Amino acid sequence: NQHKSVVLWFTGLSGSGKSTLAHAVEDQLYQLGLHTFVLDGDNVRHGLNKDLGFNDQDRKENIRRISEAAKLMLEAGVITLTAFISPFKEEREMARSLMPHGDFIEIHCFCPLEVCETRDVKGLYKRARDGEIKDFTGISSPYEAPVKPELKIDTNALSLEESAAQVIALLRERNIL
Ligand code: GGZ
Repeated sequence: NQHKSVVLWFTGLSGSGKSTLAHAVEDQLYQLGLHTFVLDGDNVRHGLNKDLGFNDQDRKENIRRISEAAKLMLEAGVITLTAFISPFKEEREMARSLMPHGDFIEIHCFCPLEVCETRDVKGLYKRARDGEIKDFTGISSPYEAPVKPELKIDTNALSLEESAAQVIALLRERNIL
């Protein structure tokens, strides 16, 4: 099972399907016998980064620490999947620049704000509209969409299975799998 380790960096709005897609891709890689790990809000914002909130400065520090953690995991030979909004282009570019060329794959989980807001799985958009949550991405805090991501996945138009297949296909194209 020859494979190269890599960082799959998922970015997109809250509710765009980043974490769901990262876990679906991870399942498939696991089936192939590969060593993988997903970093997402559940294991990072509640632990390593529990001192951070959602103003611009805290988001930047959040992404900086996550990038460094992903770099360590890359060096340990793990296929690392990160699922954070990562709204700022500059921090995503900083993350990219930490990794050897070709080892950072940016995947934009694209889903229109209206769709994320209509789904509102956790009711956060409503709370943001009502002013109960400030600095909410897409409502009162910016999201800078990637200009040239390795992959842009329309999570609204594609099924989870189709979306995961696109990621796996890219990994094969790039001889990572
Ligand atoms: C955006 C927020 C906010 C604010 C809490 N803005 O859909 P979720 O709930 O499960 O995922 C969102 C998560 C975003 O954290 P990230 O670490 O990915 O953000 S960033 O990369 O910008 O640092 C959402 C929840 O946290 N959440 N408050 N104000 N999302």
